[in-house]
Amino acid sequence: MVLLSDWTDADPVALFRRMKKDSAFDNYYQRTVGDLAADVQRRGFAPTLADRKAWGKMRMTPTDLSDINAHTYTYLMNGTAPDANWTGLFARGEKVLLRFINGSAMTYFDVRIPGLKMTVVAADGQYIHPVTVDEFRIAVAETFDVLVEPAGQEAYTIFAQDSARTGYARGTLALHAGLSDAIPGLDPRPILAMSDMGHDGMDHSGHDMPGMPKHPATEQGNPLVDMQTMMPVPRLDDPGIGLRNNGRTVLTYGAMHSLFDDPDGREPGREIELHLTGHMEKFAWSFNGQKFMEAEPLRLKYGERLRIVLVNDTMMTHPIHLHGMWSDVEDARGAFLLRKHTVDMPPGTRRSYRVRADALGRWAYHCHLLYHMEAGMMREVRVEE
Ligand SMILES: [Cu+2]
Repeated sequence: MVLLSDWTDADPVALFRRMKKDSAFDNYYQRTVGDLAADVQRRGFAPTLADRKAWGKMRMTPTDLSDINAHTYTYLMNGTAPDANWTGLFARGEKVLLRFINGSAMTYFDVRIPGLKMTVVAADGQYIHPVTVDEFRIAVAETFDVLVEPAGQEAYTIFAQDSARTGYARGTLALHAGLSDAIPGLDPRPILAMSDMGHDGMDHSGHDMPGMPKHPATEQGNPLVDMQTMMPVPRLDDPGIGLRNNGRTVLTYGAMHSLFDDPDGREPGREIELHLTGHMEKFAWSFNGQKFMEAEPLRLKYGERLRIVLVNDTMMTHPIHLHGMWSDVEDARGAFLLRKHTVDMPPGTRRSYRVRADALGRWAYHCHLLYHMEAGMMREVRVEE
């Protein structure tokens, strides 16, 4: 088992207060005048200015990728800091099953083991048709089981850089304790593009037709909502920001198919659409512009099969977790694709999944980024007779 986490000695209440006061505290990479000049040279004056103005309107810089990063956190692998090098031993010729779990509060990790292919066989504990990759992004609360076959080297680095490229967790697979392999450098810090926010309607896979979203009334004129996506698309085949065209084969949701058919089989009887909303500067997070404390519970009828459609109106990525019931993710055409318990929602995406309300009671439904949940991106789900 490889448990990834983010550690700080700072008091969580104080950290939350810091983000409320200065949401960009850990993001001091403002683009410089030199960058502006380079953009103008490359793209011309008008498009550069238009892009900058759009970013200004969204109260974000194109380098804001995470709320908290390695400036605050130390990234751990099985509770061990990078220098202490957690090591898992293998025997020669052995096939090794690794279960990766992202147990961090706020951090997405991009994981790879240079020199080894990884064959992903399960997502969130549920078997999928095996898919072989060089790298995968793991959202907070997600789990991936991968098979590796070490051969030819005595030691391999398990490298997990954060998605904002500020630090990494690291460990080693080795024949003996004390061995290690080279540690890769961090990838370049990605720059967000307008298309990442669902503002051009282009899907990188080219498969999805963008739909014009209808935004909930509670978002309109809401001081805690700073943007809305115009043309959200599923982007199931997109490796994600900072992972495109990096020369490695990267896992996507679209590449994963459950080993079984739709476990329920019924067409959804109804649809609930929820928008992921927020305000970057105020560090406000919500569903449909309403915080947890202000919102009515979502009521499900015991035994019903329904579809939940999520639209991400924010510039951040949110791992959305429904307690008590499975989330059966659909492909871009609405067919069953993949059973999960946590569904990752990159900026500007629209993704849907089927839920069978087979667990009576009151359940938490929330973004799994700790401080987004704390800020209000959460709902109670009630399953009633
Ligand atoms: Cu979130």
